[in-house]
Amino acid sequence: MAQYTLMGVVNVTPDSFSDGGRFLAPEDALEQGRILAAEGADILDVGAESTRPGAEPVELEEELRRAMPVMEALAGAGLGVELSIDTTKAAVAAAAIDAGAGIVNDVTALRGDPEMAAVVASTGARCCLMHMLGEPRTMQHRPHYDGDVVDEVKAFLEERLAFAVRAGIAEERIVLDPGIGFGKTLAHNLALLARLDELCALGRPILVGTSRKTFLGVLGARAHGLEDPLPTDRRLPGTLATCVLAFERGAGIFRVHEVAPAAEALAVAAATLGGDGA
Ligand code: HH2
Repeated sequence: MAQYTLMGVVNVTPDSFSDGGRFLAPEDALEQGRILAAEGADILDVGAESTRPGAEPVELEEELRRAMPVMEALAGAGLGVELSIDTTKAAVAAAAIDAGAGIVNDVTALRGDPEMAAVVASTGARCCLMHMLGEPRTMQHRPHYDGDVVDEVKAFLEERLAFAVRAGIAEERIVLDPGIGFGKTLAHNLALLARLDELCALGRPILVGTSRKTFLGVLGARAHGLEDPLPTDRRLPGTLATCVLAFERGAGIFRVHEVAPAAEALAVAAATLGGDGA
């Protein structure tokens, strides 16, 4: 049966787009991590700075203050999962790795902080390189690609992969991510999902993060003949549909807020595609 990895989201922020403020207290974040691990998460991705469209940057001290107690508590809890830090700052990545994180999830693909590549290379951490057009504050203001969005994202990821390898990060430690919703229209997101196999051709595992994103609210609303996008708590069906489709197109890692339903959907998809009567 084809393999996949589930990455559960633990947002320690006041302003994340779907769960801002819910897990800001370290004990709530730890409990959420426990729940996601019990539901089948292989990785917990701890983020202390929102990257939602329009989000304002967070100062280093504040990001450390939010992330570190949670990272330390999760590392000490013996949950049997890998820990990932969702950050663009090298100092946060270094502290998180020190506390037990094994993965750096950098939505700038090593462009945000000149020290980030060296931190990942010298610690031997794994990393996720994600495509983003622009920066979170402005990325959804009429995103535009001169050419074909899939070709552009593919070329970007290829260039970032080569950069990371030149910086001393072993290729087998790198995963790539098209950055669904990061400087993308509905049409861009759909093209990237439909043609994900073209990104898989880069030879690295592909991580996909569609969970609760706006385009799912838009499509979900259309299904019901509604004008306004469905709210974030009604985007699970769309999340599962896109995870299954992305899996069929070759994606291997799924970043989701709700792990149990994704685990079920992907188990069914894998058994079906395996065709082995599993
Ligand atoms: N999406 C978000 C954050 N980090 N990292 C990767 N690699 N891929 C993604 O698609 C991705 C990501 C946005 O989701 P969330 O963390 O729930 O929201 P916020 O950034 O508002 O905290």
